[in-house]
Amino acid sequence: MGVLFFFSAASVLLVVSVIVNALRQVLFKDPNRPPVVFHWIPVFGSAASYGMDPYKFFEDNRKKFGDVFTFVMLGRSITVALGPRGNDFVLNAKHSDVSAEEAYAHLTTPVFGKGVIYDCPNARLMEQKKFAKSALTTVAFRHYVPMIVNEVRQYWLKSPQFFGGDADRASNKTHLMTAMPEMTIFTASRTLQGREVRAKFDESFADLYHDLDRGFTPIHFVFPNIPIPATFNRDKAHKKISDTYMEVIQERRRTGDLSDPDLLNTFMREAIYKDGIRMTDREIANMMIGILMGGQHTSAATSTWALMHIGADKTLRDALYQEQVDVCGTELRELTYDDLVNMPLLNNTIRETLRMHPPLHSLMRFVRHDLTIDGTKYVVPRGHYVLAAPGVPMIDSQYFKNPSKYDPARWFEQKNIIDMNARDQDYTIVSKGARSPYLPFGAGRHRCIGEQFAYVQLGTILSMFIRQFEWTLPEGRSVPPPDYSSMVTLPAEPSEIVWTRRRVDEKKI
Ligand code: X2N
Ligand code: HEM
Repeated sequence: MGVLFFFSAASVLLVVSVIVNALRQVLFKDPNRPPVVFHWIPVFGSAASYGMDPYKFFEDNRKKFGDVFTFVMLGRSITVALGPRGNDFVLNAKHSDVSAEEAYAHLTTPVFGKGVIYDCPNARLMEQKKFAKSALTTVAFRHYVPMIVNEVRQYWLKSPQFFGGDADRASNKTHLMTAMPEMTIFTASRTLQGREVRAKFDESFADLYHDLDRGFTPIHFVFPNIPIPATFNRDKAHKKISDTYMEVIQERRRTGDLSDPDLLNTFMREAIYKDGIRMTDREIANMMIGILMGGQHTSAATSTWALMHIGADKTLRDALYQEQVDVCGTELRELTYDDLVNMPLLNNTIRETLRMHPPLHSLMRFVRHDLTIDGTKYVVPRGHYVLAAPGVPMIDSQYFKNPSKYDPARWFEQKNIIDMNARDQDYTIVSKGARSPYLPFGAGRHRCIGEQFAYVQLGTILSMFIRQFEWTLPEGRSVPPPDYSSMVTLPAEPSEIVWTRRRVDEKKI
């Protein structure tokens, strides 16, 4: 009787709150607030439709409301601002008005650790980015390309996804969402992270890194400390990995050899803030974890998408191979950084992959002071979030002809859209225009510092594939649709290619 009463009272309450919530949305529209996406369930709001297909969600609501609207997701009110002007509004908002740390720290701090990225004042992040940027130079990239080439060869030789120990193997099927994250972590750790960290990935680090990775998910964005094994394992793994980096730092300091061209040495040598305070070993360790995590997901996703699109297009594949021959000769001499720079089709293939599949579909900021949206009567109140979706104009026919066609050649015509040489910015100074329709690396003070490294890493890995293999998607399959359930936009399973060796007779991997 008591139980029955409780349940009927609870369901009455639930029904009443749903009705009140619905009526409130329909009857009380505040003309000074952006329109709110209608939702039946209070608090939960539009989580399901946003979470399952954010681009469909943005497009559907843009048709109803225009470029600016608010949705509720699991207790948060999020205002979306679409289009180049929306990007500018969110990404170039004043730091005193909006903050990235208050939008991201609950997700990133348990993974990266304390004192860095979003667990410190923004002024500190700006300097941390400058330190990291100073290691990502052409000089460093010249060292990195041969290292990446080596790692790719070693990986192919031993991975069952490729030759599985048999250097004569002439064909196989490869599951890209297994192979590409592994190739990404080996190449990024050997170059940016340094030889000791790379060596640890052959042993204990792989499992620990995996545990950390499983704590970097949209679930943890929504519920940072949800009591599930993934959360406990994340916290254990973070501590062990961070401690291991500190041991590496201490060992390098003991030997005094800071000559390798990696990020760790740059931080050890140069990480002194303008006010004279030095980054602690713990902070350097956590910075390295953050950079590893960020570069890992974005790069692995991008190489996977690129390989699928190239596999689906024989003409593109042949042209990419011809470019390798044109730049490096019929004998295909060892790739260098300067060769990569001279391969426009390869670079445009990466550029086009990021147009159709930018890894991050939503960039968020927490609103600290009421924000007026230019040219409207709307005010976004403090406590809400603003969201930029740079991927939306990138698939809009207003900016890109035939946007759903994967066509690297379009970039030979549309060079005017972006200044591809807008490099070497000073990230302590806020840049102006985010009004570009092509912003896979963001804009403004939080803009990516990893763009050039990503092009080097992706360009080298893709060149190696193009030289070695002729590949296609398995019979009857086309490029898979996107899956939005992970931190970055990935191709839905099965992410497979089938390949044959181009020059198996030469036995040259
Ligand atoms: C529960 C469907 O799933 O209803 F990493 F050093 C390191 C990344 C920010 C991702 C935001 C929310 C999806 C809810 C689905 C570094 C390289 C960075 C930059 C709702 C029912 C980290 C937020 C993901 C919302 C998706 C933030 C990354 N360069 N890496 N309901 O990145 O830079 C770094 C920087 C973000 C997101 C989402 C839901 C520096 C559901 C069902 C379920 N997203 N997401 N990086 N949702 N449901 C990074 C910026 C920083
Ligand atoms: C920031 C994209 C690779 C390090 C960003 C942002 C985007 C982005 C969109 C802005 C986030 C925001 O405004 O909220 C990408 C893509 C990549 C990539 C598409 C590869 C294809 C990398 C790599 C590194 C890196 C390889 C490190 C070597 C960072 C850092 C920030 C950043 C440190 C600054 C975060 C901030 O200031 O808040 N990236 N990234 N990224 N990225 Fe990347």
